[in-house]
Amino acid sequence: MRTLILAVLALVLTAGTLTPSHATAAAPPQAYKQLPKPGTRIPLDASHVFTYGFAAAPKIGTSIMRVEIFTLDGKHDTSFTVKGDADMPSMRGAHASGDQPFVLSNKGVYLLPVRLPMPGDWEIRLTFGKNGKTVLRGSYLFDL
Ligand SMILES: [Cu+2]
Repeated sequence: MRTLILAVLALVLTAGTLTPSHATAAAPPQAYKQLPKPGTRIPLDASHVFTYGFAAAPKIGTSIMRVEIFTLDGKHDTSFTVKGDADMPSMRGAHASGDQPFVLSNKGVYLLPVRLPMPGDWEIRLTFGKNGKTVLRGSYLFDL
């Protein structure tokens, strides 16, 4: 009898460990912090700042986003990777470009054509990387 009770107890305990736990937290979504307005010098890491903004006022069609990265003494730094992802928050996924790499101009400016096919609310998510690691993720919200 005692053996049977122990066996049942063992089964209950085993079943308990197999039950999915609701306490298991899902991985947090990638966090993009809200960027200060375009043209502002924004800290990137301990020794760099950057600016971003459209080359001209954005319009329906394709507009060029510029990013410049500077060392603290004001020189262009081109050793980072920059990616941009454009989408409309109110219709998430409908026009999502996915992460697209900015291309360096010969003046050391990071450039990305951004397709903006309709008026409304837009978000551009910028991801800065160096040596394969993400340095900063930022979000720019604007109305077109
Ligand atoms: Cu849309």
